[in-house]
Amino acid sequence: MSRIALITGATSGIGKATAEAFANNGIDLILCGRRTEVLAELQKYFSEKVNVTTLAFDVRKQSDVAKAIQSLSDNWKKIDILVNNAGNAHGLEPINDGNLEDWDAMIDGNVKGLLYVSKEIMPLMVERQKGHIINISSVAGKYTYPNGAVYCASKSAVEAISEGMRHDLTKHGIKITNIAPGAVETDFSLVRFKGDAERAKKVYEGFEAIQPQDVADTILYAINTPDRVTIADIVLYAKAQSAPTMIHRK
Ligand code: 8X3
Repeated sequence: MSRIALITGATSGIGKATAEAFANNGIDLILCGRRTEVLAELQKYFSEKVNVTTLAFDVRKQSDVAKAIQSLSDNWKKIDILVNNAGNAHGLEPINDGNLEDWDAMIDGNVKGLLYVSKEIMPLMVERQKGHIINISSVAGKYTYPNGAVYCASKSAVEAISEGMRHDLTKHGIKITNIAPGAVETDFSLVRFKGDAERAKKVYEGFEAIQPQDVADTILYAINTPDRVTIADIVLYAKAQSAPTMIHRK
């Protein structure tokens, strides 16, 4: 029987690449994101390989999250894999110059959003006494770098939530995998720098960044281990990277 995965932030970057990897492995998809038209396109595209449904919501809006996930049919509610991928960085400046809206966006999306989605899905997994939750954290959750206090704090919270979930859900047969990528070439920097494409491009210059499909392959590895094994934590750096802000550029 094929597995069902729900992926948040599925319309681009790591989320979209994960959808692709899962579809290629026969895993049915519940694709979640904010952009209805993109979700519709992806549904059409992946439907050639697997069963696909979509849910449009913003993870920051708790009642929308609950309504969307509760609207799934009983069959789609048999979620085997939850990929908590939605999240972003907003701004990169000293904390004393920090922007309140940016702080809210990061704490609300990266932390509370992940919790809101999990809140709906954990009981479904507990009921079935099985499931696998993949939380996409960041190397920023392991090291705090200058100008990144709140983003790093939000990812540090993801690390703590992954550990806490593991403590509380292991007895229900649910696996938790925390994945902390370093420099992945996605729209991440474009969002962080509020559409400043020049500045965003520079982040990935002079070295080979991790590609979204590299993270997707790692997720695939984590979900395909024997049932007796939990991959608890994975850190991915670009080959030229030794810490979040330490990148050897040519
Ligand atoms: C993204 C990686 O190092 O830019 O989470 O914070 S980093």
